[in-house]
Amino acid sequence: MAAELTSDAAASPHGSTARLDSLTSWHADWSGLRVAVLGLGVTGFAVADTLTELGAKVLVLAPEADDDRARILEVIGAELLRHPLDSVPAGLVEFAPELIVASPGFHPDHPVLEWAQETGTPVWGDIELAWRVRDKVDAAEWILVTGTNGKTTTVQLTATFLAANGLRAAPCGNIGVPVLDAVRDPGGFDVLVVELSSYQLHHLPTTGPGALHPSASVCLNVADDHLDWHGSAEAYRSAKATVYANTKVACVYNRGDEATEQMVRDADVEEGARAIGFGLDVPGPSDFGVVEGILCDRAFLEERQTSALEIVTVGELERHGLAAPHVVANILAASALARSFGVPVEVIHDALGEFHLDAHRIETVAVAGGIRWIDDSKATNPHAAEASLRAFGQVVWIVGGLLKGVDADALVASHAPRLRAAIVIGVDRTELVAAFARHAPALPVFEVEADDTEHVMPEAVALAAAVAGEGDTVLLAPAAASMDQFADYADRGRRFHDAVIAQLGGEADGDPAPQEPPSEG
Ligand code: UMA
Repeated sequence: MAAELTSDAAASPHGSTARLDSLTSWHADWSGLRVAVLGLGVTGFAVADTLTELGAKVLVLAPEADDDRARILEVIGAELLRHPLDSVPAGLVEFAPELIVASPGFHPDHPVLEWAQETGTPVWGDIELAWRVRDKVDAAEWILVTGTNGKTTTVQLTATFLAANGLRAAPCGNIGVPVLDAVRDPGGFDVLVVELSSYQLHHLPTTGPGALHPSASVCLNVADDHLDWHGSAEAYRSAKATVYANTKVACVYNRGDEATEQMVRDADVEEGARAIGFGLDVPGPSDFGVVEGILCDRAFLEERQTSALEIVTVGELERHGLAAPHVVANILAASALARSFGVPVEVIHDALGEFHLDAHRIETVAVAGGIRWIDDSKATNPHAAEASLRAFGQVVWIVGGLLKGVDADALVASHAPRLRAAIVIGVDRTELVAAFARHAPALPVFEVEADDTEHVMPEAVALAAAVAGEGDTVLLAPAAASMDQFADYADRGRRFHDAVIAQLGGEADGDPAPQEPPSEG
């Protein structure tokens, strides 16, 4: 694959370990360091911008570049090499980088990363770079959040709780804001609440000068996801486990997910760091949990052997639309993180009263004719769809998309009894349709044949409207990624929303137009 690689380049390591080891501050000497940056999305751009400001010599490699970014790179003095990146570009070999900083989306077996390994060129992710230069303004403490599902909500909740207590808190990372942007914000922050994907964790060292030392960390849950990127479930899990390394105050884990507890047991943490469990059941000492409908902290109080602190009741959460079980779990995890930072329970309670979930996360689009239409487009893997299905009674399930190498068989098997019908969208339909045939042969299953962005949702929604009856929920919880037919999960959710409103004739509380039942696919 490395077609343009010369044997000399392969044999000579470019990186000087001693120099890179010394680069642990914004104020270190980065001048003239030759760095190749892989990718020019939000991450690659932030990395190139940071490194040129630090005086490094930067070569950005990207298959395509948006005009604005390309122009700015020229102004700041970074070189751009447009190349399909299906092989190692000669320009990279000539540049002889001392370091490569890879955007999260690049697979570990990408030709350029394999070349880096062959030549001994060190590879960092953007998170390691951000950690090393975190003292640009104020060296904020870091709280790390990962997990298969619930990361973004937990990051938002945690940052909301911290901010409600008067701290300057920045939600950043995989949530969409590069950590480097937060680190370089001239206003400075007290705490960064960093969402980390398994891709970002994969590149993080757990020891040495580039290793993170977070104040608190959590892995919310682990279920198979991104197996095509990591190569195996073990590799995915071990990337997730990295989140706990060197934690100083609190390692928060999910009592309902043994794998996360094991990760904490196996982690090398700083002396004095505590393991704090969260779960929907009654908490033990050092845990967060639920007692008789009350969310409780039984960890951050002296008398934890005998008592607990009340945070909020499930009834109050219900009134704010925050009572779905997985949302309650996220609230408990975020409360544990915020409490480890000294936020009083009363502050958390009041902040919850103002908190709203993002769009496309179990969002009610309409209730009409006794049918609820729910957009959970954010359920991009079976684990998230599972949580969503559990929250409803009888469901017409809109499912499918890019399955990312993940097997949805168990999900179909366990939820078949609650389904009134299934509407299958996306490119990987065959596998899902076969799973329904195996586990629910009597269930009406409809395939959406349209495969263009415009028509998928109108067709899916029309099929759902024709089969749904009073008391049903039509649930878009695809258990799959969206990129086969949509720009992203938000686009998929918006198009579902628009199709529902069009189907109902703009009358969210009116009756949906009656339709002939469709033929089964
Ligand atoms: N590219 C290639 N070849 C590759 C991979 C990428 O050429 O094999 C190029 C593409 O031209 C692309 C560019 O690299 O335009 C961007 O790289 P990227 O895909 O790493 O994306 P960024 O724009 O830098 O955004 C990344 C995260 N993207 C991914 O992990 C895929 C964003 O997470 C994150 O918000 C952002 O950094 C800031 O930290 C998105 C995501 O989908 C939301 N994350 C996955 C998830 O949540 O499931 C992990």
